[in-house]
Amino acid sequence: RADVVCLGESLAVFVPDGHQARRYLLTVGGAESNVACHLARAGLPVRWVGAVGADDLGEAVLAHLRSFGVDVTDVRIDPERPTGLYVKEPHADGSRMRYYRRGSAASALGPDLLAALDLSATRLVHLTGITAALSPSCHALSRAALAPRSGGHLVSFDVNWRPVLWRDQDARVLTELANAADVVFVGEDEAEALWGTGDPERVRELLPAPTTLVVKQGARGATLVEGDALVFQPALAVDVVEPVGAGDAFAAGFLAATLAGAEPTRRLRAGHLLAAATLCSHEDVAEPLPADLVADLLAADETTWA
Ligand code: KDG
Repeated sequence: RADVVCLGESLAVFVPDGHQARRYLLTVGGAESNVACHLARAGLPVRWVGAVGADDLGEAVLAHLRSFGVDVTDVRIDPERPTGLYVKEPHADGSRMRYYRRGSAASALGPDLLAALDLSATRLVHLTGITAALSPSCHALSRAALAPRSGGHLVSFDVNWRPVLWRDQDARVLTELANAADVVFVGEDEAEALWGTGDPERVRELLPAPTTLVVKQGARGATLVEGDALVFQPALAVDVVEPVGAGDAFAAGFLAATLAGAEPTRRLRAGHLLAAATLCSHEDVAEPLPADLVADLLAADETTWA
């Protein structure tokens, strides 16, 4: 039984090994599986569903997820197609991500994957806008996951606009997908690029349906729009080492607190705290901050966070 099901492509990642030219370390990334790792480490029963190739990189992905306690029993192993991968290229103005994922095992996934899943005990299905960009069948899979739901689970959707993946396609379908979710995460920069505004109230006008909308406002903080409430919570100020994965960490912290029934400020703080740990690390899924510090900061008064 899994409380949370995360659906998408997990990838092998090659990260430069320190300052040595052309030496790389193999690690694992993928927005949805990053969320799964954080949630599993927080103690929630989590399943990641996707596909890998019948190759060493696929084995590496599965071993990585298992090491966090993520259930991978529903992952498809594709004998014909390779595991997707990306390479991080460090640049002074930030790392560049080079994808090698066209024709990957995950790109062949489709709505039949969902039909084969038992979601009866699931409280939350999490997916992101990345999956819809991978192939027409993955787009159909995303639509199916967001179609009107008869079961009791919520669906959360992180817009995660990746311009490189949408180059030949119309990213405006992300609006329709996001509007079909219960919980939506979007960065204000993404919202500006896609919809011409990052203002939470204006984004809400464009996405009226989701119960919960979170607009992430970079280093300033994040705003939660839920019912009549509009709650802004500043982020922690940190020295950023590497930002990739911070959005996933934020989503995981926020979702874990949401499933625990926490109130809005604590849910946003939980997101910021996990994001802060990842911002200070080269890993996509960093160790969380020490538990006593997290407890203090979750309960602190507003002035500590301002
Ligand atoms: O959020 C981090 C992800 O972007 C990274 O792990 C790779 O899923 C990925 C993607 O498609 O960009």
